[in-house]
Amino acid sequence: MTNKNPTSYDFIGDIHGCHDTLVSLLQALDYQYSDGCYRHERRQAVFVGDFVDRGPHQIEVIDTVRAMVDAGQAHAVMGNHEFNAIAYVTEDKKYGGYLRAHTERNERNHWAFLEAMQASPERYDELLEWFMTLPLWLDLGDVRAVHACWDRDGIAFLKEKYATDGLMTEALLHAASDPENPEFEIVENLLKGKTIKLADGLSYQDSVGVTRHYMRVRWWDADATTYKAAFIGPPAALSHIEDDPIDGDHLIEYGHNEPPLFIGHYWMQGKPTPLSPNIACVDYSIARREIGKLCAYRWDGETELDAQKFVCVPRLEP
Ligand SMILES: [Mn+2]
Repeated sequence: MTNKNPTSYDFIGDIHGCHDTLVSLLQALDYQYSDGCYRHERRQAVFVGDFVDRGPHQIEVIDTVRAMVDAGQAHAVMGNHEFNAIAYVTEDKKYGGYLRAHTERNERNHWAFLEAMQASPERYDELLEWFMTLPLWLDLGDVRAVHACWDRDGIAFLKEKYATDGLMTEALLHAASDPENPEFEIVENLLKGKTIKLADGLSYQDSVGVTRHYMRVRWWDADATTYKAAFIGPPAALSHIEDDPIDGDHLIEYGHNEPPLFIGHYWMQGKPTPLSPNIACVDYSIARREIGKLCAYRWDGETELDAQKFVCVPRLEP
């Protein structure tokens, strides 16, 4: 039974291979398994990307999500981890090697998925093909989803140049992997969020211990005018971030009258709450063993988002 014109969607955050937790969340949201996938009589799910890497059940997560999408019970958008997985195995026609270099750090970040593919090599091509079907953004009319940032000008550029409504193409994949092209920054914005460079000589350690010279910013927040105020990242790193006014532009305008937007990606912590009246992040750090949880926002058509409408389950994976 496909629900053809739902006005009610459950936006589900980054899963990162945590299949037991995914099932626990779907059950908490009253989805039931029947006829090959999880379904809800009156609602659809929207997954905001980052299905793979980090957790123990890479393939299981994809199979559960894909079955829902195929049955018309869910939508899913691409996360940076799916984009990276494709780029990791795609040869770079211009510079040689692969579009995503096989550096030690990239391999470490991708290890859970690579290991799963070593155990099930027959699935590799098919899973990458599915990643390619995930749109970079999703506009459902009254509500929107993107993994990290709704870059309106970038979306308009891609729509025009690639005649796409969000779908990745071979040409765009290559263009977006070369920093010389405008596509690179646009896809970075959409999937990894807006970043700005710290002042010379400054850096901080991110949540997995990597030294960063760029910081993720609160791109939606016009009140965040200093580096410290705009910083998104581990609280412990804040002492390394200056309180000086931001040099240049860090904002990507998202008007208060635009449809509600759901994003993932930002490793939020604590009690879920919308980022602004019409933007909410549903990523609550599932990959962090001790504090991680998987969150959803139950949307029923409201234009102003409500902190009461998040539903979260704790991480079940050891
Ligand atoms: Mn992400």
